[in-house]
Amino acid sequence: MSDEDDIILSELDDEELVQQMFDDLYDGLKEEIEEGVNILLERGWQPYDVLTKALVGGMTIVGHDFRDGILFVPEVLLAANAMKGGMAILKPLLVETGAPRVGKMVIGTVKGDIHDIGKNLVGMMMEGAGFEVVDLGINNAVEAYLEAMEKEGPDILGMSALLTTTMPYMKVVIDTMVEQGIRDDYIVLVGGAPLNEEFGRAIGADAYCRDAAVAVETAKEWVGRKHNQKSA
Ligand code: B1M
Repeated sequence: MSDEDDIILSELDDEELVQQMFDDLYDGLKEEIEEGVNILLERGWQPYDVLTKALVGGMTIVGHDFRDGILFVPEVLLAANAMKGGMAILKPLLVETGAPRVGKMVIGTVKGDIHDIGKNLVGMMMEGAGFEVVDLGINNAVEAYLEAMEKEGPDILGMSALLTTTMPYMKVVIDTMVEQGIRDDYIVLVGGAPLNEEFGRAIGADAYCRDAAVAVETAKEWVGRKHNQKSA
C-alpha cells in the first residue's frame, strides 16, 4: 500500500487538497484528480477556480519539470490524462451558462503539434461564454482550416501552438488566407505558451490571447466590433 492510499482527500482543507492535487496530477492519478475536483465543487468552489487554481496550477509544475528533464513524455502524458479527467467534470459546468449564442469559432492546433489541453480549455470557456465552437483537433494543415472555414462560416478562426517549431505555421495559414482574399472575412485569434503579442502582430493575427479567459474577452470584443461595422 502506498502513502497515497492513506490520504483521504475529503479530510484535507482546501489548501492542502489543492497541494495534494498538484502531487496527484504530477503522478498522473486521474481518479484522485476527479475526486479532488468533485470535492472542491461540493465545497462551493467556482468551476473556473478549480480549473485554474488546481488543474492549470498543477500542470504548470509538470511543465517546469518536463522542461528540466525531471519528467519525460510518458509521465507527462499521464498527467495530461489526469488533467483531462478533471476537465471533463468541469466542462458541462463551464458550458451551462445559458448564455445566448454570441458567435462561432473554428479552433485547432496547428500542423506538427499534438498539444490540445490549452486549446480544449479555450473551446470550453468559449462555449461557456455562448460561442458555438467547432474543434478541429490537433495537427491541422492549412487545408483543414480553410475547409472548416468554408463549411462552418465562423466569425473567428482560433489557432493554438505549443512549440516554437510549430508556431510559425500560423503565418502559413494567415498568408494563405491573404492569398485567397479571405483574410478579412474572419477574426483570427492565436494562442499558446510560446507566443506573445509581438508574434501575433508579426504574423498578421488580429490578436494574441494569453489564456482562455483573455480569449473569451478578446473574442467578444472583436465579434462586437464586427457586428457594429456591419450595422454601420
Ligand atoms: Co509538450 N512541450 N512536448 N507535451 N508540453 C511543452 C509545450 C514544453 C514547453 C515543455 C518544456 O520543455 N517545458 C516543450 C516545448 C518547448 C519549445 O517548443 N520551446 C514541449 C516539448 C518539447 C514537447 C515534445 C517535443 C517532447 C518530445 O517529444 N521530446 C513533444 C512534442 C509533440 C508534438 O506536438 N509534436 C511534446 C509532447 C507532449 C505530450 C504529448 C507528452 C503532452 C501533451 C498532451 C496533450 O496536450 N494532450 C505535453 C505536455 C502536457 C506539455 C506541457 C507540460 C503542458 C502543456 C499544457 O497542456 N499546459 C508543456 C509545458 C508548458 O506549457 N509549460 C509542454 C496547460 C494548458 C492549460 O496551457 O497549453 O499554454 P496552454 O494553454 C493556455 C494558453 O497558452 C492559451 O490558453 C490556454 C488556457 O489558458 N492558449 C490559447 C492555448 N492555445 C490557445 C489558442 C487560442 C487562444 C489561447 O486561440 C484563440
